[in-house]
This record gives sequence, structure tokens and C-alpha cells, in this order.
Amino acid sequence: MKTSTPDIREWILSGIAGGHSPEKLLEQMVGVGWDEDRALEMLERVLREKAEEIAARASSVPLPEPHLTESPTAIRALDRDVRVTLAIAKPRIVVFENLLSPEECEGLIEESRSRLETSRVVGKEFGKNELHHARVSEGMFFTLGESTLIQRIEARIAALLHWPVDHGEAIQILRYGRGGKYDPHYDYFNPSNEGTAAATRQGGQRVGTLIMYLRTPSKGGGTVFPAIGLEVMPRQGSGVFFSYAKPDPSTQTLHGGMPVIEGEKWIATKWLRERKFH
Ligand code: PD2
Ligand code: ZN
Repeated sequence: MKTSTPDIREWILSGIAGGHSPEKLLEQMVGVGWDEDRALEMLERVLREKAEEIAARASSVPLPEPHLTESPTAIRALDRDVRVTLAIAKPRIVVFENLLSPEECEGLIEESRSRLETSRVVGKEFGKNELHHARVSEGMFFTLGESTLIQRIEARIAALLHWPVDHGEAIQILRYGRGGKYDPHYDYFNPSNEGTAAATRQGGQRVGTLIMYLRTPSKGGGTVFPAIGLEVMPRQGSGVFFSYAKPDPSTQTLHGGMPVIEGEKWIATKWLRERKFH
């Protein structure tokens, strides 16, 4: 039985790794002369520190990320100088302008218009998406690389965010009419939902979101981040990117679409996945 802190730490962790319960380890410590309260305190401390170490490792996973190290006002993304107008470190949120040309925005609207359907929210079970008052819009999904326009935009996003084209879902289009909205939510799949295992089998968790604004509503329709009190105004050709290292509210990536008060809001959303999406 070891007594110095590093040794007892090692002994506790190897005991746990070997399948012993904390109660069993406590019993053994008391058996060799530990005071019960001190032994309990030590066990709790070692297990808490281990959990923190694992959590810290999980939050340093590679993430999509624009190249902002020299505080650029613009980033050359494949064929376009995308302007950076706001960058927040924690949560990671970056607002871009000049991401898409007006012609590209209108092109995406035209290519999607005849395929729009009333939006549903991801159901608790995989594949069982539900109609819901939380989401008032119409939408559709393209397929990856579906048209030359989509291919160009996907390649630009990959260059901008340093994330492979195939590590993401196909672009989704949403149209919000007057009163259209999207109540605050997280974009990652909730680990406690039944459908999440199946959803993440297709490329792992979502780790980032890029919302591109295709048409500016006359009033309303901002994208809000309630945890940090930020509202991004939708302007044609601009976009907002945010990333989340783990599927957890501590990422502060709760976000929603405010109701459109006048006019129409159109967006294209690209969700980025941990791994190759299929
Ligand atoms: O349209 C928006 O502003 C919005 C808000 C929240 C879009 C999404 N989420 C999304 O596409 O995930
Ligand atoms: Zn969202």
C-alpha cells in the first residue's frame, strides 16, 4: 500500500482501470490504516482530476477554424477575399462578409426553390424528424457536389475553414417568411437522445456550423447567441461561423433565428462533422 500522493494516485487509477469500484478501494485504504474521511477525500480528488484531464483533452480536438492568426481583415478563400468583421475566441464565433456573391446567393435560392418543404426538427429517434412550433420555415438539402455552384461554394468553405469538403453534411437551404423563426438550440446531436448513435455513425458529431445569409429580410431575422448576448444581422452574402469541441452547453453555442418581421430571410447552412460524412 503506497502513501505518497503520486503513488496513491497511480494506485487508485490502476485499481479503477482494473475494474475495482471506488467503494472497494476505500475499504482497502481503510484496511491498511487510512482515516476514512481522508481516504474518501483522496479518492474523490484523484477521480475528479482524472475526469478534468479527460474533459480538457476532449476540448482540444481539431476543429474547423479560419486562419486568423495575423488578425486579417480578409482571408483569401480559394477564389474570393472573404472579409472578417467580428471574431470571438470563446465561444469561437467568426462573422464573415463577402463570403458569397449576390449571384451565388440568388443561384442557390433558384436551385432550391422548387424543392422546399416545411421544416422539421431532429426527432429523439433517428430518422423521425418532427413538425414543431420551434421551427417555422421551409427547407431542403442539396447533395454534396450536386451542381457546379455547390461544388465551388463547398470548396471555398473548405479553404476558409481548413476542413475537408467530405467532412461535412450537404448544404441545407432555409426560407423564413414573415413570422418565420428558429428557437434557440444547439446544433450538435444531444448525447442523451436515442437517435444520436445512428446520426453520429455517419461521420461523427457535428463540430461546427456555417450559416450563410442569402437574402436580407427588411426587418428582424437576426441570428442570436443568448449565452453571450450576441445578435448577428442577416445580410446577403455574409455569414456566421461557430464551432463546438464537445456536445455540451458549456460550449455556449446556444443560438436561434429571431422572427422575421418584414420580408423574407433565406439562409444556407453547412454543418461540419468530425470525420468523413457518408
Ligand atoms: O437562421 C438562423 O439564423 C439560424 C438560427 C439557428 C439557423 C440555424 N440555427 C441553423 O441552420 O442551424
Ligand atoms: Zn442551428
